[in-house]
Amino acid sequence: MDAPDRRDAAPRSPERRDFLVATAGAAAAAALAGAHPSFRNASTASQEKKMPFTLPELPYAENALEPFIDQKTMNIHRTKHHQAYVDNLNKAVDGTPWAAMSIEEICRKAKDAPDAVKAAVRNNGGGHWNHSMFWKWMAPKGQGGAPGAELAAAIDKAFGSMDNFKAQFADAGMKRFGSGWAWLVRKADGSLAITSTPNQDNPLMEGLVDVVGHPLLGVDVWEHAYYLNYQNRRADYLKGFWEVVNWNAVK
Ligand code: MN3
Repeated sequence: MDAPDRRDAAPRSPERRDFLVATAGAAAAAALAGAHPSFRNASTASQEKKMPFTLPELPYAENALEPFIDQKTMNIHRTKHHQAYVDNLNKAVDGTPWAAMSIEEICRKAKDAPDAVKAAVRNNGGGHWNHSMFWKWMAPKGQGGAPGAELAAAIDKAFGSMDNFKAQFADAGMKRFGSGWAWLVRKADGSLAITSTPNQDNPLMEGLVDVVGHPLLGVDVWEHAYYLNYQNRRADYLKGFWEVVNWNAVK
């Protein structure tokens, strides 16, 4: 058995306790692995190896988007929902060549994932990419800048005006039945389009979605993104979203 950490003379913080619990769990798993050959590969490998995908930090404080996105929603959304996508993606790709791919490449090639993990790669790979971008596509009110001249011109050309674009984008979010995302996409021919996807699909997923292209902006319309603050009022959430869009990241 390992000796206790002798540096641990200070009072124990909650984090320290969590670490000790996790360590005890790992020790139990290692003991199981030793006792039972069928556990050995799966459990010792995943306990010791650094996982390829990790939860990104927020580029602003958790409460910085209030009152449009409340702190509790941000906290649960990132540290529970997004973390689960990361963990489940790591599990799905463990021991496969997919573990070496970028998250964007995983989304582009999701349709080619082996059948046994295809749904897990699609849902959790999409979930990880979508949320990693979603955090960057928002900024505290007043810090998100304005659409660049080139983007503004492309939006005018495609949708008639910025107001029309915002209305059509929100409409795509409103009409997404159940859970999913609304997107502004630059297609391969350079034109802009608005689309929406179910679940954690995104416009990178060639062969799986209606409109394929480079996602310039996306908004999460799963209830977990707004229910604590807005309850059923998805339209109000989508209206508030414009107050915190980070136009500097829309590219
Ligand atoms: Mn979400």
